[in-house]
Formats: sequence, structure tokens, C-alpha cells
Amino acid sequence: MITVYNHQHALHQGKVEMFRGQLVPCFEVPARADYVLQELQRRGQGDVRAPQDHGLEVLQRVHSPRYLDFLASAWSEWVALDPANAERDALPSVWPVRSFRSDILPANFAARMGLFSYDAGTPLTSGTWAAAYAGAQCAVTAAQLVSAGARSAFALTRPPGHHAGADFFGGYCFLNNAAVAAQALRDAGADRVAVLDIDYHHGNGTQAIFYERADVFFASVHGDPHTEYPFYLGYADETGARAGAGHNLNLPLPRGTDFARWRAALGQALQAIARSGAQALVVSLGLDTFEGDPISGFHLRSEDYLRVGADLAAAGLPTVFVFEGGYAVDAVGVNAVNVLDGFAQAAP
Ligand code: FKS
Ligand code: ZN
Repeated sequence: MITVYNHQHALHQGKVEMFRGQLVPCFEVPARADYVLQELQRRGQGDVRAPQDHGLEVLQRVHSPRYLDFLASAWSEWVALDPANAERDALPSVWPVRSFRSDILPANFAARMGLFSYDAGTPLTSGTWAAAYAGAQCAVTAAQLVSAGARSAFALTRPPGHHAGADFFGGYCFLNNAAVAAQALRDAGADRVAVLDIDYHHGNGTQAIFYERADVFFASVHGDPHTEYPFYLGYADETGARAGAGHNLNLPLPRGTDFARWRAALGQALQAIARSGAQALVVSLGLDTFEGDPISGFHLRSEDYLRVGADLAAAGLPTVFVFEGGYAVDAVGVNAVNVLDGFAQAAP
């Protein structure tokens, strides 16, 4: 399997996130991607390529112009507020909840940070735009390889993407790599595409982007948002709206779910994807379903990921894998490559 790797990922290195009233060290660290790359090389799967630059156009297919403008200039605006900010991450602290306006673009930087975000756990840093931009280009490049006939490709990139919406960041995500990949598959000629999100956390951004569309089916297996992040989306009764009615499937599972039960939900999602008529598949590949993950609550073991890969291969669709979460840093490489290996062995 070809890996498209964003070596600029390390430019995004948050220092702190807000957690229970304190600033704590970030869980989403550059070493995560390094471990996956090392494991690919160790297991002889080292066909690793750099992304091609397809420009802003591919991002504009999914994200709003004013959000992209904001992200591209946010760091320089942050530093312009106070030169000492160059040493600090930018975090939002004020948000327009219900009854506030979101059509106005305030001049105040903090106000715009809040307008374009939904949590205080997602630091914006000096290299965030460069890393996120190159990362999204990895997703497009992987999608184009698959459109051109490859059975599969893996976009190894961070920051992750599935919590980012058309015009907001949050949950460590800025640009929605999986959505950008799905749109690139559509634009390259696939009439129907499916996104399958197997990260521990619901992919609220991806769901929101495609919620009213019939051409991209979204299915997600994740921790029940009654207790798990992102809390405000990801419930089973969210099935799509307008043209997208019936094209969204959420399979929330309780904290503590083991592989047998998780795998049954995966099977349900794959059946729905088959019924959707998708001609290509994007997998939001989170490895935070692992039993050793420090911030999540499922109990998958390292060897289970081989079977996950095999189950995904059995869907028989050209597949783009996009790296998302997974915070047991020393295991994330083995777990990610187990999925890819399991896939490749079942679908050579
Ligand atoms: C721990 C509180 C949890 C937010 C969790 C974000 C999860 C992100 C992710 C992604 F794939 F996007 F990276 N805070 N202090 O794993 O879904
Ligand atoms: Zn996650």
C-alpha cells in the first residue's frame, strides 16, 4: 500500500490544551505519526511518498472561504496582538452559542477564534496552517491514487481532521482530511462515495459536511456521545436531512465495549455502505479504540486490528485510509499498520 506522508506535520506542535480548568500537555503530538512511519518501514511497507500540491481549490470544495482565510492568517494575527504570543499557543475563550450571530465577522481576533471553533482543547500554533494544509493535500493525493486505480492508499498525516467542519476547528482538527478525500473521489468521477469513521470519537465535522448530501454516505462507530466527546452530535437518530435523508448512520457504543461487540457494529456499518451503492471508501482511521488508549474507553487489542483491516478489505471497495486519533503513542504504529496489513493480506 502506498503511504502519502506529510513531513510538515511536525510543524503543528501544540503545547497545551484546556482540561478540567487547567492547561495540560497536548495528547495529539508529532511522535504519533513518527511511530506509524517507523512501523511501516520496519515491516517493509516503506512505499512512502510526498503529497502533490493541488492548491486551495480542493480545500474550498469542503471548507468556507472565510474560514480558510482565517486559518491562513491566524498565527500572524495572534503574534501581532503581542510579540510574546510567539511563544504561546492560541486558544479560543469565547464562543457564539445559540441566539448569537455568526454572520458577522468581528474585527477582534479572540472573537474570530471563537466564531470558527467549538472547544478550548485545540491549540493553534505557528505551524498549524502549514501542517494542516500539507496534510489535506496528502488526503487528496491518496484519493487521486485510488481514483487512478490503486486498490488503496494511506494518508499519514496530522493534525487529524474528522472533527473539523466546513467553517470550524475543534477536537485537535483544522481541515477535514477525510471529507477533502471523499470530495476528491467524487470530483474524479465516483458517483457515490462512503466515509467510514472508526475513530473512538464521533466524526461530527465529516457528518456535518455531508449531512444534506445523497452522494456521500457517512457511517460512524464511536463512543456514545451521552458520555464521550464530542457530546453534541453522533446520536443514532441522526440519519441525514433533506437530500441526504437516509445517508447518515451513527452506531454509538458504550464505554467499555470489547472487540466482538465493536466488530458487529463495524459489520453493520459495512452492510449499510454496501447498500448505499458507494463506489469508493474513505476510512477515518482512528486507533484510539485501543485498550491502552489514555483518553478513550473501548477495549480493542493490537491483534484485533488485523481483522479490522480484513473486514474493511472484504467490502471490496477502492479505499483511502486517513489517519485520525490514537494516543497510546508507543502502540499507535503497530495498531495502524496492523489495519493496513490486514487489509493488504485480504485484498492484495
Ligand atoms: C482529554 C479530553 C478529550 C478531546 C478529544 C479529541 C479527540 C480527537 C480525535 C481525532 F481523531 F480527531 F484526533 N478532548 N483531555 O481522536 O477524535
Ligand atoms: Zn478520536
